Amino acid sequence: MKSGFVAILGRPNVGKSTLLNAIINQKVSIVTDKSQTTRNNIRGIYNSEDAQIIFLDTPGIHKPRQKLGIEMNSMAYSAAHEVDVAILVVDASKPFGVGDNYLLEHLDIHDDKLIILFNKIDLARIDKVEALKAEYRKTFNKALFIDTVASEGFNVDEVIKAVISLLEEGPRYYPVDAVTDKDEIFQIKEIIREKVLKTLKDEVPHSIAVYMEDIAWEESPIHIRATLIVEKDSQKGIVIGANGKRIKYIGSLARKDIERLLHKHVYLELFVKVQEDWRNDNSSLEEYGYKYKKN
Ligand SMILES: Nc1nc2c(ncn2[C@@H]2O[C@H](COP(=O)(O)OP(=O)(O)O)[C@@H](O)[C@H]2O)c(=O)[nH]1
Ligand SMILES: [Mg+2]
Repeated sequence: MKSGFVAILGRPNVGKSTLLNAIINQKVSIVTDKSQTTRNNIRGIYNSEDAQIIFLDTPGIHKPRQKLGIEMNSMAYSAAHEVDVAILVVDASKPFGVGDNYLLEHLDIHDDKLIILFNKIDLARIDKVEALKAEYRKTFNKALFIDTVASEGFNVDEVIKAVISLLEEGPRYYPVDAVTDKDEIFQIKEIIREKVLKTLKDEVPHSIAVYMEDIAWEESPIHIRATLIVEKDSQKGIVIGANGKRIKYIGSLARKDIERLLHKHVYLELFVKVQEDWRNDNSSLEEYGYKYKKN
């Protein structure tokens, strides 16, 4: 059988996590309309009778403004080196710009074993996509190009076929029924963060981390206590909302998804704590799971 590791790389918000979820047919990576939603490398495992592909969803590569951004970029750069095949996702509805240049200058990827996806072609004009492809051809002579609409699953099967064509024979690394290597606590924290991101606007979402205080698995319903870390007092107010309305809403959205994940009833308690400039503080980055670690 064919098997191997594949990194999904690209700028923020181009559709990397959406693609991973479409491939795995299940939500393993959170998706929002905000950039820099994904903060860790997340593995999604594709299983078929004659192939096992481990996809690594990565944080979007961007010019960093905080230490958090530096860590996130490092995770993406390292993923590019740990894999057998790289997928570069490009937003086909946007012209080639400085952000694309930044990525190409910093990300070390090569022609062979590279697939470039021109995603969001549903939003793009054909002539503009052709110009964009010509631009990428200059750097990547041998890469395979595929048009996709990740959010609709369009051409996702072509992506899987292309990956398999580039992989070598290998073992099954994970059990056939595994879909991700991330544990339930990680997924619960991500669900909560997703609901915060979806509910809030502007800078607040980028300033949020979720800290798991406690999970009482033995209780029924399962009792989960988590803290939302924000950077400013004003953000704390925004997250809580008038009479605690907003945090209640976030909690109720999150609880539904967590119950779906665990197949159990859940009692979710959310707290909010201010920690100034945590995104530039090494020990906080470590504590919240955002420190890039070389294996
Ligand atoms: N129209 C359109 N939207 C898409 C497509 N793929 C992803 N999106 C949307 O783009 C946004 C960013 O997606 P996400 O997967 O989080 O991007 P990431 O930051 O690269 O992981 C979300 O709102 C998705 O629903 C696509 O092919 N077409
Ligand atoms: Mg993402």
